[in-house]
Amino acid sequence: MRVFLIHVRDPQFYALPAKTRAKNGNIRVMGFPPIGIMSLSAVLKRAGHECEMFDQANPDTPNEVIMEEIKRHRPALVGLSFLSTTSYPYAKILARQIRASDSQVKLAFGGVFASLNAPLVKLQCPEVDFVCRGDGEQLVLDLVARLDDPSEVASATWAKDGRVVNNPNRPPERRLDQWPFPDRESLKLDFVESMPLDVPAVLSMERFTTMQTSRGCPWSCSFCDIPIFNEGKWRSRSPQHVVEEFKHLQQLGYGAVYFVDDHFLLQPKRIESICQGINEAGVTIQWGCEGRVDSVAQHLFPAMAKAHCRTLMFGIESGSQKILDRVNKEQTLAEIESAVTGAKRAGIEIVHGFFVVGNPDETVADMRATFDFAARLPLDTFGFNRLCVYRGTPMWQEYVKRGLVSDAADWYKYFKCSEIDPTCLSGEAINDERQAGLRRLFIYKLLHYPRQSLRLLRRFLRYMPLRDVAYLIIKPFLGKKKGATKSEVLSRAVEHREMKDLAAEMTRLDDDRLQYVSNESRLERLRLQQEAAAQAPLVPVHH
Ligand code: B12
Ligand code: SF4
Repeated sequence: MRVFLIHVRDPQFYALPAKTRAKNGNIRVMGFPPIGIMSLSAVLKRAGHECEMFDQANPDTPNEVIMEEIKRHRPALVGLSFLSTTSYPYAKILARQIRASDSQVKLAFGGVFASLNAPLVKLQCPEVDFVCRGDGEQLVLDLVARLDDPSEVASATWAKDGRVVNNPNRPPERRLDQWPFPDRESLKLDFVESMPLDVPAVLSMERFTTMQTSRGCPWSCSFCDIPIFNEGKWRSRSPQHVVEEFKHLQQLGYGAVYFVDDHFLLQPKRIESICQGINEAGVTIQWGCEGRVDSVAQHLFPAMAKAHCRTLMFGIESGSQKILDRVNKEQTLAEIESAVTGAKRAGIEIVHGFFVVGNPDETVADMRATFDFAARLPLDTFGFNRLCVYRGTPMWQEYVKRGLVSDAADWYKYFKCSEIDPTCLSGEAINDERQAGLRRLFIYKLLHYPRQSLRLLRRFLRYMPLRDVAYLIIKPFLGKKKGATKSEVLSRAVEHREMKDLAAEMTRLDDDRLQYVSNESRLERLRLQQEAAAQAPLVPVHH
């Protein structure tokens, strides 16, 4: 059977230089590859199906081209994969366009947002035949076998006689080693690590890809939907399987890998075996991962560094214990200090801190404490995002109870907490305080960690033009925003306020206005790409 898989991205999120080519002729784009559809493609192909993938990070495959391809190749199933609330509007538009031009093809949605809102999505988007919940590997195989009668396909949501049917959940798969490695080579894209603006995964211009060695997280931070998506469970691949994939990637010429695991640091024995396996196999790929600061695997940071772990990212969230407790983070300031210092001492090159600002009950003093705390920690890079609330999270439930959101009317909308929660500081106060906090933080870093700061600066300069690095540093001192730098436009601009606001607004539009806005934003993306391409080709500067 022929299957198409499409990774839907919101165009504001990635503005890419059009048609920059890698040595092998692939279009070069910045950012993470769509490992969700790559995983499904590998599974489908192994089972004898034909599968073609499209990633909307590719400027050559806008909706029109995908629809042409559907007409030409007539797949039996088109799977649309998207991660988040912010890409749902685009997935909806694409599904409707496909349905308008082809009444026969079966359409399926999958990914975290679709999984957590399946019956509502099916109701709002009747053009889509199946909304697939949770892990997709076995599900997609079962689905292609029963496209005409999915009643036995566990974890599928569909409609029968005008009524939405939510088939029972399939138990989360524990035997993850049974699945083939993701199909990375069929998509004619080469990914490079993005500019270090928000998530400097491995910070290199090597051929870059992602890997998933474990799924889920057993904690329950109130803003996070991972535990819900994974039913509170953590599941992992064996160290041997992970090392085999590393070897395979090295053979394919990859030089940098980032783990999209929610909590890589959970099981010390497994980490030890992976590191040992990497060293024994002579794998030299640089890698990065995320984990909690209270991990019991901290004694393994030196072993990780020795196995080429270059980046370690911690969900620090706040420098105020009151706020950590408010969001149920179950970690202490002392644990944060110990993990960050331990990672640096162990020789991990880039230690990153994810912070959130604009939390419920957060005062200006709490925010200041956060920036001062971040300044004191020996972190190399940091990101301070505004807290958002997603349906399905404990925080959403709290907001429903407090009457701040309506589960029936707001489920598909993306809100910064400060927009709806009166216990948060106002958006303006948060942004001002963030700007001031960053200024203090930069100065503190330069004065107290001059060698670390210079080393990082040198690394930035290896990949970014001097002008953009200078802008990045002086940005917090500039007062009012001056618009995006070229690097910001080219990179995934997660830290870019205007783009995030735009993405949030998109999720609140009624369906009729979606089409118009989508056309406009596509044109805008084209304009940005042409502008960027005209200014300078994207070539890394090697010193
Ligand atoms: C890596 C990542 C990113 C990368 C994504 C790069 C990429 N091209 O994939 C980056 C850093 C760019 C990113 C950005 C954002 N992200 Co993010 N991200 C993740 C993360 C950590 C891992 C995703 C992943 O790769 N998983 C591994 C693959 C194998 O799993 P998967 O994609 O879910 O696919 C499986 C199933 O879902 C299913 N499946 C998927 N599609 C389909 C389709 C069909 C037809 C079928 C049958 C099955 C199926 O099968 C797959 C295999 O089992 C998740 C957390 C998580 N654990 O999911 C958050 C997460 C998805 N991100 C999240 C958010 C909020 C965002 C941002 C909005 C952040 C921001 N404010 O800017 C942006 C929006 C990006 C966008 N345009 O959608 C939230 C989503 C919450 C929500 N309800 O919206 C998550 C859940 C994290 C969290 N708890 O907050 N993100
Ligand atoms: S934020 Fe991190 S630690 Fe908290 S529940 Fe989500 S994945 Fe787990």
